[in-house]
Amino acid sequence: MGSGFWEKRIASNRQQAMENKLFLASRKVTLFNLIGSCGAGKTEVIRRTHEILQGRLFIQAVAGSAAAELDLERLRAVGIPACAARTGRKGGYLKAGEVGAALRQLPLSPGSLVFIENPGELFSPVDFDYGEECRVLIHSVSEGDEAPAKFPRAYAGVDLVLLNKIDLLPFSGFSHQRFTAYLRQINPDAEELALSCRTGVGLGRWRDWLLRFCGESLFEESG
Ligand SMILES: Nc1nc2c(ncn2[C@@H]2O[C@H](COP(=O)(O)OP(=O)(O)O)[C@@H](O)[C@H]2O)c(=O)[nH]1
Ligand SMILES: [Mg+2]
Repeated sequence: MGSGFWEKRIASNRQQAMENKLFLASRKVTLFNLIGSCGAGKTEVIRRTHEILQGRLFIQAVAGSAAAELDLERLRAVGIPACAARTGRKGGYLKAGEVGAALRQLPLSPGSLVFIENPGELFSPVDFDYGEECRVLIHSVSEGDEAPAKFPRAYAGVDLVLLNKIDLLPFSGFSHQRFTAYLRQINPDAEELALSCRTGVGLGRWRDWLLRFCGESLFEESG
């Protein structure tokens, strides 16, 4: 495909992303772009985040995968308002306009957060943004420790890497040191937090990171 094709798409996406940003700013809502391959734990992280925040911040989700029904069910089951960015089994990159339309179906109370569950960016030939304040990449231990070297484009643009499923470290041959070294080569500024949605280890640090990012004071006890 000619570069003109992508240039037009990127420009139109950027325009839509800017509209999302203004729309959310007017409502004092913070948007997080949560990128990760299928099975990395995006839905689980959103569910556990809601649980551990204990109402301190109100969260909502936009499910960006082509078959979002199961994710929506799991999110809504714990009380997270969630809606799909695309209908049917449509593939391709998630567009800022699709996210914008989904955002309009959420309550978006002032001070709340929205997580985009975004499965499609690891191999992306272009950087699409959605008007987000923060880009977080979830990587799970079972996906191996070379991912930053294999998908440098995805890792280069993120603010935070959540290394999930650390309960599986003893069984996986995953070297945390190697992963972090690759990450540092690609993106020296990215922060990194390790956690397990299964055991809850590291969730307290992630919650504190979020509270700090949103300018909130921390919980009294820190877990
Ligand atoms: N062992 C383990 N499994 C996890 C963890 N987090 C998520 N899972 C499981 O991994 C699978 C994929 O998680 P899911 O949230 O659906 O991933 P998504 O496709 O990125 O949304 C599910 O079976 C989860 O229960 C974790 O920290 N440890
Ligand atoms: Mg999911």
